[in-house]
Amino acid sequence: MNLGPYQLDLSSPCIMAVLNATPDSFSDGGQLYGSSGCLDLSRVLKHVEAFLAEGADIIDVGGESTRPGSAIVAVDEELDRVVSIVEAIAARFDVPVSVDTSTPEVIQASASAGASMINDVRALQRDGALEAAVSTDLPVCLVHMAGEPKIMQQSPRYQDVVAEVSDFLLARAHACEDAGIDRCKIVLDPGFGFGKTLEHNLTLFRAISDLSALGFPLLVGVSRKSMIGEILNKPVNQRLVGSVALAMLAAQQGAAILRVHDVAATVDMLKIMNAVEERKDG
Ligand code: 9MG
Repeated sequence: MNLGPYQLDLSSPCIMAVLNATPDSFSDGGQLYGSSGCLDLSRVLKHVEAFLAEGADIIDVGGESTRPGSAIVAVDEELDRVVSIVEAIAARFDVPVSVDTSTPEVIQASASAGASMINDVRALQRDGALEAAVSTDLPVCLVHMAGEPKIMQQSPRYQDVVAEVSDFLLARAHACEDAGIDRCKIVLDPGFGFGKTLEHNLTLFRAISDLSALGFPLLVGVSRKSMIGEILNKPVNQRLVGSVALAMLAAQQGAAILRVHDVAATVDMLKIMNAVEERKDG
């Protein structure tokens, strides 16, 4: 898959590293902020350097928390948080940067700053977002989310979660194609934790092979999420094993991109998995 000037080989799963430029993200909020309360670019660059040394393939920069209960951020604030980071990474490192945003102004400014992909948990449904994405010519990741983060975990309901999520993702992919986004620039994501109970998440998880067969690469983001906390009854800083276990199960079912906080551990897991699979037939 082409991500701007970069070529991503999706024949085995790629790692998208999470870089949250937010003071309030659920697992790593505030880590890029200095003691003055301002975003510290030198911390950002250190994090990126570490992610690359560990084997990340994409850096996903977000300026608005999408954890359950979080509020929408003003456009200027989001621009402030994201654009300088994208510019700094694009200028110093040879890695595609995706930007986690639903905001047309941020989509456009990020593309001008050197972003290589747009990752939208609202699947380009905000007013002007689809048009903005088309104008950038960048690949897009379309995520299923039921409702808005502020209320999405208040009694989510589905008749058939797999069918409804699949139908939604295909409809958004077709809307993107109709608007002029090339099919080969579309990635789908069932949106684990976005308006879903644990049962919904587990049912969707078991359907990753079916979702991977919809005709688009599938991105899976489960790292440190509350579904792991619910199963293990563990806080966010004790979910590494659960995150890597789910990443492995997703990779085995054909997930193309894994969005993770713990890059080194996930890369090790993939090396083990690939070694076993390569030897399976040989
Ligand atoms: C921004 N963000 C938070 N969780 C995510 C997930 O599961 N997938 C994608 N694509 N983005 C996410």
